[in-house]
Amino acid sequence: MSSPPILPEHRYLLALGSNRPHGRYGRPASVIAAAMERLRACGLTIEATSPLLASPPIGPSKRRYANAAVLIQTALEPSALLAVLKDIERGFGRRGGQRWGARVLDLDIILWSGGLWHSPALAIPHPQWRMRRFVTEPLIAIAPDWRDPVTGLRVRHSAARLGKSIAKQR
Ligand code: A4P
Ligand code: MG
Repeated sequence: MSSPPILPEHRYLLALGSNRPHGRYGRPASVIAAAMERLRACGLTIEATSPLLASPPIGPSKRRYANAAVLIQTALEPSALLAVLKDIERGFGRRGGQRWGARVLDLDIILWSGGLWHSPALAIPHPQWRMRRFVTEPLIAIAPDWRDPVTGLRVRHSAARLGKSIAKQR
């Protein structure tokens, strides 16, 4: 009897954000909790979840965000995972609109165990993550030792570097 094929497993760090309430799930913090459930329901294995972070908006939107991060495991390669995430966003009522505008749910791929990915539709690492405290803070809680293949720095070092540059600007 032949054994079942062993699919390669990938691990990803995902960032979740919401700054609009949802008709059924309610306020942004509850949207994030519901989105984590949806990730599981889509067959992704969640290995770790960060605490929720309430953060002031960066960009044009006036509403505060709820942010979080998860570490997932899946056989999906990056472009297939992105398709699943976009589908989940649409399921939560996300529509195309103003870049960085208010949104019910935003799901971004931040880092990947496979390293780098570059296509017109997808860049991993996420090009902005090192500049965003609403991403570095949740990541440090679940994956402080992951390395960014672009800078060679661990997550905790990127977070510390960002903290210092924010402190300097004050
Ligand atoms: N795309 C390319 N790379 C990726 C990736 N690594 N992960 C493409 C996910 N998507 C990626 O994204 C636009 C397109 O980027 C996708 O269709 C995909 O093909 P989007 O999520 O539809 O648009 P967006 O979110 O408005 O743009 P962007 O540049 O992803 O913005 P961000 O980074 O998501 O920032 N302030 C606080 N406090 N908290 C927040 O969460 N979020 C934003 C949006 C602004 N300010 C915020 C927050
Ligand atoms: Mg996004």
